[in-house]
Amino acid sequence: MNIQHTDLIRLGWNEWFEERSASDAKNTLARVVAVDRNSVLVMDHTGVSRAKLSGSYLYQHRLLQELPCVGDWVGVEKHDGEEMGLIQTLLERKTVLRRKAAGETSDYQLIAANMDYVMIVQSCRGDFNLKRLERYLVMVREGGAEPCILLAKTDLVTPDVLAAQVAEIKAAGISAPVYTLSNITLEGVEEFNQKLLPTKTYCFVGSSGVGKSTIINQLLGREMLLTGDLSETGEGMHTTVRRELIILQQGALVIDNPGTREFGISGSKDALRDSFTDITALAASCRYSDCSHTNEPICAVREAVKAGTITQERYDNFIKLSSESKFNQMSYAEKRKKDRTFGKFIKSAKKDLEK
Ligand SMILES: Nc1nc2c(ncn2[C@@H]2O[C@H](COP(=O)(O)OP(=O)(O)OP(=O)(O)O)[C@@H](O)[C@H]2O)c(=O)[nH]1
Ligand SMILES: [Mg+2]
Ligand SMILES: [Zn+2]
Repeated sequence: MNIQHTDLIRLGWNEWFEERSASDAKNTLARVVAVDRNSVLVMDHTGVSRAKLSGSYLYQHRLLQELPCVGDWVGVEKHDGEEMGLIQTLLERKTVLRRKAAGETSDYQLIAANMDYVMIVQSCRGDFNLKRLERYLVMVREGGAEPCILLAKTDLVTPDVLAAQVAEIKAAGISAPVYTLSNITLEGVEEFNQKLLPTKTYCFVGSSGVGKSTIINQLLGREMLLTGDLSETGEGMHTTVRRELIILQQGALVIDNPGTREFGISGSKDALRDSFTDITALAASCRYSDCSHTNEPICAVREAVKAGTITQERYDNFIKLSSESKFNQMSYAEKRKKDRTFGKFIKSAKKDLEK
C-alpha cells in the first residue's frame, strides 16, 4: 500500500485511512485536536488552525455522532485570506469511544475517535473498582480500540495493596495489560513512557482526579495541561474541561479527557464476550445455545457460580451488563429506523429545492 499523505503520518494517518479517503483536491486533510463551542481546532501538515462546519455539512449531518470529535479526520476547505477553514467532510472512523447521550434518546455522544489504545486510569487509593473497570473495558472493545489499564498514585498505597489490586484484575480474567505508576516517586513512569508508540493515538479516561493530566504532563516533560489540587476530602475535582489531542516529544499522540462520572455502556455482544472470556467459555456447555444464564436448566455458568469458580459478584455484573447491552442494541435498531426515515425526508426536501 502506498501512502500518499506521508506528511500526515506523524498525526496518526495510516493505510487504513488512506484506503478509505477519496482523492479530493479541494479539501485539505486535517485531524481534529479540540472541539470548542463555536469552532474546531484542527491540525494538518502545516500546523494548527481553526475551522467550522460548512453549511452543507450541517445540512447533511444531523445526528450527534456525525459531528466531528477529537481524533477525527476531516476534509477542510481553505480560502486564501480567510482565517477559518470550512469542514466539508468527515472521514470514516476506525475506532470510537462513545457513551449514550443523556436522557431518553438513543443518540450517542462521542468522546473521541480513531484512537488505537484507550488508557483506563484508576487511582490505587479510593478509586480502584473492578466493576467500573469492566464497564470501561466493554465500552472500549465495543468501539474497536485496545484497552490498557493504568493504576496511578501508587505512592499512596503499600506495595501489598498494589499487588493485590493487580492480582484482582488478573483473577477476574481481564487480559488487558496493566501498568502502575506514581507521579510523585516517578516509579513506573519511564516504563510506561516506553510503551507508548510514535504515531499511535492513546485516549486517557477515568474518574476525575485520578491523575490523567498529571501523567500526560509528566510524559510531555512540562506543564501544559491544567491539573487540579485535591479537595479536602481527597476526592478529585474536575479540572480538565475540554478534550484535546497532544503530540508527545517521542511521537505518540495522546488525548486528555475531563474525568467522567458515569458512563452509559453502549455494549455489543462481542464486546461483552471479550471482557468475560471465562463466562463465555463456559456458556458453550450450557444446554441451550442462547442460554441467558438466568433461569434455564443445565446452565454451566450458574453451576460455576455455585461451585465458586466464578464469583457471585462477577456473575451479577455480567448479567447486568448483558441486559444493558441488549437494551442498547434495541435502541440502536430503533435509531437506524429513525435514520432511514430522516434520510428519506432529507432526500425529498432536496428534490423540492431542485424543482
Ligand atoms: N499522591 C499522588 N498525587 C497525584 C499523582 N498524580 C496526580 N496527583 C494529584 O492528583 C490531583 C489530580 O490530578 P489531575 O492530573 O488533575 O487529575 P485528572 O485525572 O486529570 O482530573 P480531571 O481533569 O478532573 O479528570 C492533583 O492534585 C495531582 O497533583 C500521584 O501519582 N500521586
Ligand atoms: Mg485532567
Ligand atoms: Zn447458561
